[in-house]
Amino acid sequence: MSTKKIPPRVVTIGAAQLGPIARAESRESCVDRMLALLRQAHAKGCKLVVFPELALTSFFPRWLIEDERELDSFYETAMPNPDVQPLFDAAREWGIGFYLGYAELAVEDGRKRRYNSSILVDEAGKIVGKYRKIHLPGHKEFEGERLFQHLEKRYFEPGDLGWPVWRTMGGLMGMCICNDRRWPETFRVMGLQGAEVVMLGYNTPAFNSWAAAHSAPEPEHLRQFHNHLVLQAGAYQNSTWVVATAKAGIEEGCSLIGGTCIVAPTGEIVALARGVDDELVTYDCDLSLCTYGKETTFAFAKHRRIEHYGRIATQVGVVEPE
Ligand code: CDT
Repeated sequence: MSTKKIPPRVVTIGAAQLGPIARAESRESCVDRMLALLRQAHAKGCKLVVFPELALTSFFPRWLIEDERELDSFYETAMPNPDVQPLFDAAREWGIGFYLGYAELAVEDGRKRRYNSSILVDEAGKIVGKYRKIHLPGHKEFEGERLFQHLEKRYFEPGDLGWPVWRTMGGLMGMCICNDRRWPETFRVMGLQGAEVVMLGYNTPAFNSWAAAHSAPEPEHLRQFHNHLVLQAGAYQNSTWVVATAKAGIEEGCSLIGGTCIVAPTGEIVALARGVDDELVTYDCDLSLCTYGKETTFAFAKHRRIEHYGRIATQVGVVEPE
């Protein structure tokens, strides 16, 4: 019997976790911290590095900010811009691509639009893709009983770019952001485009401020369990690598989980951050390992039954039987 060996396609990828970012911390300081991690990544042979969600600022949706100028100060109006240019220069010099999460302020159709966004920059320092977060968690109005706010629905519009996948840096790459990972549709839409690497950043409080205020506590270990559960399921069910990077630690009195990790297409965690501060984890990700799942259990073209999936794309909430 003749066997056909699939040639390996190894891309060394880094997940560059950041510790807390103070409300008053400058963009320059954040970028310096990211450059230090990028330098480490270069020394370890990485070709791609994933930074967290909202990596240039503190996680400001935890505060009600009513002054528009103050709110605007958390957003980027252009990408790249002089503050982040050193990251683009380093990418080009060292031949490393990166994923960067940031708050985006765009003027479109004659009005200000705010998005929780990420960009994918290639090893030549060129932006190859942009993603705007689709699943925005939290609430719109100030809720006084919470220990801290989660005002993403106030400060951002749902993303309008879908989940594209780009052929770049030796593979098929897609992006999502934080809460998106809890929704299987996120991974499946990218899986249906053949994604081999799904990148995401996250800021996940160690406890749910609503649950704590309503005596319905969710133990901290469940926050990390659910984080890894959805990342591993997304990887396995779509036979893709997943690289997920936290902003972690006690940020302005609010504890954010760590757990930055790289997940193989089997669903196994192959690299995991140890702490909750600035930390790089890396792995030699062989993209050819995606082929096995994509051609067997999750050969979509052979096994999916879309005639039974209508509700998924036509119905938002639960409709119980009569
Ligand atoms: N940043 C972000 O999306 N965080 C959410 C917190 C959910 S609790 C309102 C997350 O899914 O991790």
